[in-house]
Amino acid sequence: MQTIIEPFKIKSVEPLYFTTSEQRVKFLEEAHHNLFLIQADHVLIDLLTDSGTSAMSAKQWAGMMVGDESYAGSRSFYRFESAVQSITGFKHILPTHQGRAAEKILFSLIGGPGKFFVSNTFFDTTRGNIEFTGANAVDFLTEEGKKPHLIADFKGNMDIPALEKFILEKGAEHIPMCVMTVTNNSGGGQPVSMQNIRETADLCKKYGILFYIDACRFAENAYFIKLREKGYAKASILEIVQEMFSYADGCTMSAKKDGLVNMGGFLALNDENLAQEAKNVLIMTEGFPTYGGLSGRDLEAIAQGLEEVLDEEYLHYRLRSIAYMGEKLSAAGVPMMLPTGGHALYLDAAAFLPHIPASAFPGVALANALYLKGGVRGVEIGSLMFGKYDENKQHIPPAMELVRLAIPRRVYTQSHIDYVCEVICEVYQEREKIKGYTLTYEAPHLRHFTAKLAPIS
Ligand code: P70
Repeated sequence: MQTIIEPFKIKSVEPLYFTTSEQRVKFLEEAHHNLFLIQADHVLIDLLTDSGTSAMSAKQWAGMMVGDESYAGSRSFYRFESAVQSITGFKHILPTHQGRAAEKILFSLIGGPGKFFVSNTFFDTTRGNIEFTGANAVDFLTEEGKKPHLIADFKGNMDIPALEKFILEKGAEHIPMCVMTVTNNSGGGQPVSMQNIRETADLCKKYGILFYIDACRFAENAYFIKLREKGYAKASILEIVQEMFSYADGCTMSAKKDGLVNMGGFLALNDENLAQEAKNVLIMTEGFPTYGGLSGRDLEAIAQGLEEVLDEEYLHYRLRSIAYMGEKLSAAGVPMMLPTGGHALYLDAAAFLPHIPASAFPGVALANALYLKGGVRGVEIGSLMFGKYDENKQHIPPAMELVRLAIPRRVYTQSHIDYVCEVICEVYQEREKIKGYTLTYEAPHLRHFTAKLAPIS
């Protein structure tokens, strides 16, 4: 059959809230033109993030009821630990309340001024946690990953020659760790190949640099490997995932993505001493090592989610529904990051709105236009999220200006997706009328979450 259907039935539903376009103009003004500051009830289709927005399965909800809430030695912790170990193979598993808590613990231990952390692309909180220690975070995405319209299989790959050059220039002793983000969230949700993971790990081993995986979307990355990389067509997702982790010294994970839960994360690693130090910080900041900031029921839901996310029917539907959206929009000429990624579709705001310079935030302008048109909320991944200033306070834009439409897992159906496509196509027809924005307030770190903006008239 040609039709791909959602591989689930819906047992519990939530209403959607409809608003008028006049109301949306007012809501956006009240939110200082920042979609993070809008009430979720004022959003019709919420594609702000795929993080913590999954619908849990009946088995996960059942797990919530059998969660063991013991402070120490909870049965749910052992189920969680064994689920994470069976996938990652790491020895020490530290639960955290979400991904950035794992990052905070890790980088506070190994970061510090004068150090360099390297990655295919760091995501915002990871970069934020590194820079907060005074260290530098440097990206080495392959050139093809920076070209939105170029079709290639693994646009999340690390530029290994550029990375080696950097290591030789800076000295490996100043580079404690390399982090591979799978899939590459800031770079369009694009996958990293097994070959690239292996070769990057080998390079790190050669220079004595720790190699970690930012594992948020590990299962989606594994399914891309199965579909696209020679030699993996017959491998199970579990086998692919296990091989991916086998090359790493550890990982951080936000279970809010491929853990299919609304809250949770972990740090997993092999090194005895680092694990002990991390547990000491965990106790200070998150909680006792057998719950680490989570309830027993949360640990149950993650254990179950990690099993369900490896299901090929599910992964097929997931990647296919985003590709479907991409095909519809491409047919209408809408510029986007191609091929579509694992968890989101990324509109190319620079090509969509060529009349708005990077310093006037074309991604913000596009995201806001989608909200005003149809109550659809996406997120800017461009100059607001990743822009920097030079010493003269002149704006330095990132490589791309994108608007991410992240698809929550198992939440929306095909008709919701059709509606979103219609909204985007209408905005595309009227794109010349869209104007840029200027900042009126910005925080020193992660400014996109709380920024205030004003439209440029
Ligand atoms: C997202 C969220 C979180 C994330 C990630 C990677 C590759 C670590 C984390 C931190 C953040 C976000 C962005 C825009 C709007 C809303 C939310 N990504 N590494 O949606 O994990 O959130 O659990 O601390 O993508 O991509 P956590």
